[in-house]
Amino acid sequence: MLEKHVRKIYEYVKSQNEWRNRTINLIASENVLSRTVRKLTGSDFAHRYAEGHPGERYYQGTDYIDKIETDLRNDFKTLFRCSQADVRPISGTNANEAVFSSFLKPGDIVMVNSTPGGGHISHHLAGSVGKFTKNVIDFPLSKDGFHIDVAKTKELIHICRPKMLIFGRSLFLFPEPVEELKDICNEYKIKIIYDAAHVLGLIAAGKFQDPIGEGAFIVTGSTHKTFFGTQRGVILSNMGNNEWQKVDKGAFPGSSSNHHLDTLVGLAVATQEVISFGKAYAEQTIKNAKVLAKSLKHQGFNVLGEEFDYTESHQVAVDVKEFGGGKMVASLLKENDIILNMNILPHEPLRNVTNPDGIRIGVQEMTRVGMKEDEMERIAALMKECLVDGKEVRGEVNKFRQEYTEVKYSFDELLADLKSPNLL
Ligand code: DSN
Repeated sequence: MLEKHVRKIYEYVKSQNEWRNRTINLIASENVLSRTVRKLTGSDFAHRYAEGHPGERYYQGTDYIDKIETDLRNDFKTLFRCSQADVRPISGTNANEAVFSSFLKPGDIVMVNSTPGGGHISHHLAGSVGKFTKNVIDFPLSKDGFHIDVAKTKELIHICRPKMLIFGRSLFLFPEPVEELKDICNEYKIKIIYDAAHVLGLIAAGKFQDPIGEGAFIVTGSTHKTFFGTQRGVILSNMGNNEWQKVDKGAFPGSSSNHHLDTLVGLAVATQEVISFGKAYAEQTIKNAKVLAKSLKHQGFNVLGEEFDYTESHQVAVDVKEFGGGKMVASLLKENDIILNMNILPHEPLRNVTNPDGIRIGVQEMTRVGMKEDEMERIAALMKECLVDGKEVRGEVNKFRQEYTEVKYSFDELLADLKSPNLL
């Protein structure tokens, strides 16, 4: 009987839940779901299929998901002030694949943010872009390493006439120069794709940049970093219906068949949370990131981007070479229940990727559980005690985290009476 294996999996899940609730999670690509979202996931929709669009499915039995999906698509159009939205991609990379497969062919030249420049793997040769063309060029960066050098990029565009520019990064501190490069892109008919995975919630709140308004042809993104959703993807644009057909086919059947209805329901609930609370959340998130950066600096860390007030997003980048590098630091912090990831920094050669100088910090999850400026100062102090003073701080971290067990910026309190319809 293998039922004991199920009990073991149960114990692992329970341990994960209990452990991660005691930790300070600073992984910049994650966030927590509200209780309301969690109550409404794991329903019958987890068993179902619904290929195609609401009202034009390849399956029967989709009446309720049709209503949810139609509303969700409209909500995205409203939130991002655009006329086209596809909410079917099941991840950000899946959304990127739908777009790249629609507009790239062998030999096309694409400009992207390099890996040390913070670019995402799906923009690179080894990832999705590399399936369609091998001609990938990195954006030249300005001296600080966190901005694209606009003048040099223009020179490069004149010389090599790329087909596409892909903005957006995984280490994403400052807005991208969409507006500055829009005219030259129009002149040479270059498509601007903006991967908003990390900053989607900040953009929805009007607190970062407005890539579509500034001239991006398409925005893609994942829905679970600074956006409150389940782990999915989205494609947004103002392009006309004819051209949109390509993207539509890229999403289905190009890069997925069924689009995971259970997490679509979760995203629909999370989107209501973004509409109601997204602005206050985004403001607090950016404030927290800036305070954490300053506090870490004050505690003696080499926080990058000082000349630009460190960050305009949920992220902070720190060079921790003097403490043994990103790998060692991330591992030591994890032993103390502070969880973040090592990250290659713009000045480093690509070979450093598995043992880089840097760490990347994201405050979006701790902001969602209610932390504010004082708590950021406390986190900086705990990191200093751990890394500079060599103290064990796990007990303190766990005690501190006990006060932040609810998911704020949600309807959880208002809808506390709502019983989960699943397993009834
Ligand atoms: N690589 C992820 C990140 O951590 O940013 C996004 O897919």
